[in-house]
Amino acid sequence: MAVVVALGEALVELAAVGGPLEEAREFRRGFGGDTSNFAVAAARLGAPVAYVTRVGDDAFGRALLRMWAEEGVDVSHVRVGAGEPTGIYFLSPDGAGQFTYYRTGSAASRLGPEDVPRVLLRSARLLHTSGITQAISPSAREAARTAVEAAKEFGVRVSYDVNARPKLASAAELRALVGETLPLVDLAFLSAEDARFLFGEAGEDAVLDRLLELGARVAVLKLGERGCRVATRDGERVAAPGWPVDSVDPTGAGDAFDAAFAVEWLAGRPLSEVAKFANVVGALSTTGLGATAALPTRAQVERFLARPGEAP
Ligand code: KDG
Repeated sequence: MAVVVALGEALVELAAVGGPLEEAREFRRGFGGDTSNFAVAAARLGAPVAYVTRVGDDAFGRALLRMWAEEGVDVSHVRVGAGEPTGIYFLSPDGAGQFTYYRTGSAASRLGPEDVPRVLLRSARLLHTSGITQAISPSAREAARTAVEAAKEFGVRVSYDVNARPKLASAAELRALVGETLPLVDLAFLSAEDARFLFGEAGEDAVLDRLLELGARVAVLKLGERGCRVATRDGERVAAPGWPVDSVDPTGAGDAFDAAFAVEWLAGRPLSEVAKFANVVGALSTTGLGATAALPTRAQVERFLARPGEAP
């Protein structure tokens, strides 16, 4: 039975090898999409996970289904849409975070409220979705809303990453989405870039205060190499430093962080431990090319933490 349910868009990732996109002759096939990355990261940490999306009845859709099955992610609620293409993106690691998307009209963008499995949600403990899910299409936005409202009805915790994508939603549109969603959200995640996009140049504590005022129970500001800051509605505040690693590519690190944070928080660990664990998972996830290649298992995290003298 799935403890964690993620809902959103998966994409096949094609990472340019040996140069920028204009020059690359070779591409390494991987997998991405923020909520799929979350699902895979949570599964590698040992959580029972189900993913809800639509993929095309094409080779990339089949590749995603196979990958999730290999990762132990429950795909019984993934719909295969006849004639709907699976979205892809090209990653140009030479310009960190350089994405070229082909997602318009994708199978995932046709996700709608009818694809939300209430039975699955009723027995879960946490639902995760994101601002990308809400921004890819009006029907996906409705699917996210339906899922979040069902989660609330069933007493299932809700985790939400703002994940601003300016090409998908303007700051004003995203602010409206965040504003209507946060009252239903337990764990709200955003990056420093998301914060700037949404709120302009606000201080870190001011950003956290803003998320709490908007309704989140726990607000988490992800600071990349600098770690994270967390604030709760009960008045607890935690700052946890980042962990130095030999980074190759930051793609998907924020999603890995979210999954680690959510899984440990669900387990009832103290907030400082949750933040530390999530920072380690986020850091380790940057040690390989692409969004999911280096997502660590729990054993890898424990081995990393057991190394002598490496705490930040
Ligand atoms: O967080 C990683 C994602 O950015 C990547 O996998 C692709 O979903 C994606 C997006 O919209 O950027």
